[in-house]
Amino acid sequence: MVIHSVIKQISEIGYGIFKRFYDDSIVERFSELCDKHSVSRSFIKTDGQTIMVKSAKNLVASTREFDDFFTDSRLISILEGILKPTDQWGMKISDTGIKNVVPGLKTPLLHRDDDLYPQLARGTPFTVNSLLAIDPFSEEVGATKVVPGSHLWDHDIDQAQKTVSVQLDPGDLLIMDGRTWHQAGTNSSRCKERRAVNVYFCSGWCQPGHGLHCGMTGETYSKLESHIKTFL
Ligand SMILES: O=C(O)CCC(=O)C(=O)O
Repeated sequence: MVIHSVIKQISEIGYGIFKRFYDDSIVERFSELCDKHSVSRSFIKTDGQTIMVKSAKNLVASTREFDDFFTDSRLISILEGILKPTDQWGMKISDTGIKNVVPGLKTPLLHRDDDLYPQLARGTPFTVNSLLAIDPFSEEVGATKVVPGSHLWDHDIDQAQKTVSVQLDPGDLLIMDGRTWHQAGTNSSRCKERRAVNVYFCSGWCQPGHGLHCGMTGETYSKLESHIKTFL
């Protein structure tokens, strides 16, 4: 029932929220895993300086500890409802990571993830992005901003477009059609982090963001369990 209502939300407004996708005990474990797997990487601050932020890219290539989330049957059903994969090509993981919006970080531009490809998708998107909130998402800490209904627009992105901040509790999952205009918000708090575990899928006939098998060697790939292998 929840799965159908989230698919309906995404189809109608371009994004949907699965409330309490995970309960507090699982979120706590994920929070620890985020600390374990995050590395300090440089990002640009609002004032142009560099800031070191603990986050992670291409997680699926470096650990098996998030595979149960990336392949969760509820998530996969929602993705299938939106991407409508063909039997021949299925769906692939394009990117996975830990996003960490910290105070002072430069706000990224509004964008649509499908613009990774040179042709804008029609009818169904090429990609679907999802963010599992580890910390509370509020406007103050840089919750994701979306433009409701923009998944149905085919014009260029207008950075002045009015956005909505998506409020999430830890354990809630935000899922976005790849055509939906969105951006991470600005974290104006003094010291709060806004972490999320991110998994981004594409139609199986598209080139995934990290390439074949998300960049794993053939040997590593061949040893994976089938539930994750099928999406790589
Ligand atoms: O971290 C966020 O709130 C948004 C992430 C984003 O823009 C993306 O993954 O494309």
